[in-house]
Amino acid sequence: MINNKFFGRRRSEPTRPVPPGQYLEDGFPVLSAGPTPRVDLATWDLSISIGGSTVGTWNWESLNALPQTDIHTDIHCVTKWSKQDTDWRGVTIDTLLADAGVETPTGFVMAGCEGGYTTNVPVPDVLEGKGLLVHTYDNEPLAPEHGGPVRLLIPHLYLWKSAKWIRSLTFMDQDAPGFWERYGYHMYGDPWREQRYTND
Ligand SMILES: Nc1nc2c(c(=O)[nH]1)N[C@H]1C(S)=C(S)[C@@H](COP(=O)(O)O)O[C@H]1N2
Ligand SMILES: [Mo]
Repeated sequence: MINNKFFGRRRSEPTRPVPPGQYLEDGFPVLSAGPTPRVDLATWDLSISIGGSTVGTWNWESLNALPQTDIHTDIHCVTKWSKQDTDWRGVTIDTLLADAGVETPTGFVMAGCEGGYTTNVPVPDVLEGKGLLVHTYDNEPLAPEHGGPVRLLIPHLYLWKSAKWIRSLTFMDQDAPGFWERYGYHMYGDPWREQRYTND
């Protein structure tokens, strides 16, 4: 029997640098604050609101009809695992905002999820291809436990910012803490600066 691991890349050798304090993970751990919600594609939708007004709503069909973007990236969890060379497909936030026909917002955005989870990020961190709503992982439909049918992906920030089972993006002038941020996680969460907790 041939052991492919013997010929493959060694687990401990990174493809590229890993943020400080992180170790490499070959698997894909699941981290959820609650149970995996059952999401019905027939009723699923995603809404964007800016300054208190809804400017666009997409269902599963209209989201998939938008231009799709592939992204190959590393992801970093605050619990110290990083996973390199992950492949995702979805729709950039730029594409959604263009489809809504609105001026690019400024300020901050709160992601809202099925089940009540929220997380906040500055608007520039989801623009210019840095934030996507992804529905495909490794060429397969995104698994429910990893946020399927659709999750937010912001790979340059710790993974708690990548809201699973996303349903809304609320653009706002002032920053506000989301679910983990209220429990002392960092408002920004840059893994390269180890911004894990509030005062990091
Ligand atoms: N809706 C929702 N999104 C979420 C979470 C959650 O509990 N609920 N957990 C966050 C945390 S803390 C992490 S580390 C990542 C984990 O993503 P994964 O389970 O696909 O590895 O999802 C983030 N997104
Ligand atoms: Mo996490």
